[in-house]
Amino acid sequence: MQHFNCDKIQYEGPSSKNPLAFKHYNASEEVGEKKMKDHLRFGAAYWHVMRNELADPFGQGTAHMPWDDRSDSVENAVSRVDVFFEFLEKLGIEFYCFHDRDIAPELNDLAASNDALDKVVAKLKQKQAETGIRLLWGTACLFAHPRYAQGAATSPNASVYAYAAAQVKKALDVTKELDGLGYTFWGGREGYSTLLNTNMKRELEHLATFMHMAVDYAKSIGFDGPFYIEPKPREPSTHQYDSDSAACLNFLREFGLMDSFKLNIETNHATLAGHTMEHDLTVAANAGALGSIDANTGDTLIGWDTDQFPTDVYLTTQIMLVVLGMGGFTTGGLNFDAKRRRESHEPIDLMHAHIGGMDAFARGLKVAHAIREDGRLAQFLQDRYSSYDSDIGEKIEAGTTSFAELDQYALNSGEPSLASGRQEMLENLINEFI
Ligand code: XLS
Ligand code: NI
Ligand code: NI
Repeated sequence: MQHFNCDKIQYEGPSSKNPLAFKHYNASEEVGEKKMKDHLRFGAAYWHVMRNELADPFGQGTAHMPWDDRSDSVENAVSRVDVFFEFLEKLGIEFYCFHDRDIAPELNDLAASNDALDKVVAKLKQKQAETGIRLLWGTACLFAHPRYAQGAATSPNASVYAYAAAQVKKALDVTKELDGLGYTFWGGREGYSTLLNTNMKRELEHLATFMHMAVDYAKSIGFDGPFYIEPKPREPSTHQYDSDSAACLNFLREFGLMDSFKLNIETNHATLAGHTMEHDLTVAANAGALGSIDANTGDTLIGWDTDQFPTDVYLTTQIMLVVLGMGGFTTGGLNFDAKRRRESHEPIDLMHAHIGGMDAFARGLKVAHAIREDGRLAQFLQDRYSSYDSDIGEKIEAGTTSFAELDQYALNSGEPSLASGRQEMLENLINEFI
């Protein structure tokens, strides 16, 4: 039975007028050394595709999901898997991500929830084997249930902490069972609503202990994919500890977790943190810790995590410049952590949404590759710092000078003459390629 009213989406090229075709994403086309699909490694989010009913704080869900009986039964959960794989195959998306509670219901107690999870995982495993589609990363939902209202690994209540640990232990088991490539921590409620009732120091130490136990457990079951932390500054908490790349890296370094963790950077989270996406990507990449990307975008007029599909080629170009600059993804990919607008309630809108995101990234990839081949941008950057390649600059970089020597240098050389930053010229250069 078909749940999406379309055939497999094909590449028809830029002149196609077919809304259900790729205009730019041509999976097997080579860009540089690799096929487009291997550069981009698209993933789809189970929570948005299968579970997001498109509610907002002012109104109930609008999404039509004719395959879903809206019950918490395991049968319903298992039958969603077929729909999801139909969706993935029709788009040619080779990876996916889930939270434990997206794929299977949370039942009356932990043991029953674990059993339900196992049943759905068996079905996912079968579909993965049939299709070759892979789990990009798994995660546990530690923010929806009321027990986690005050945090999970940062809860003031040790029994809640233990429950969260049990849930992550099981989520790691099923991620391993499905041969998942990574495991993500997004700490939506690992933060606070007010510092009046919060011992930040103890909470952060508890969080670090939790992550160390996760690393130890992963080792014990032979799960060797990286862990990712996904930064986000706020929403649902007023302040979240993993607020941006820099805060996450500081946490990982302070608590000795850098070897096991990388970051999963989400566009709309970076902008909520007051950064550009390329800023947070660059901070992560500079630390050798850019693992994966949650591809979406925010809205300039709405201050929430609106999780829109990325359609802006300027944005995807900037993202792909960083990704190509670090030599591409290894275990990570571009996971569309994005949802349709509430007004786009038909199943076919899921197709339109992902086609748009995939085409936008295909263009960003091609543009970024062309900019790198052209070389002028890289050359400008290299020239801009060339005073550090010799003489006093070289000594500064080598750490072989001192304030006394620099003082002498400044006294002898007089007023420095500064070259232009040429921002506008560089912006024009980017637009030559877009
Ligand atoms: C929420 C996050 C979440 C993570 C996975 O804002 O983006 O969806 O990606 O827990
Ligand atoms: Ni995300
Ligand atoms: Ni998000």
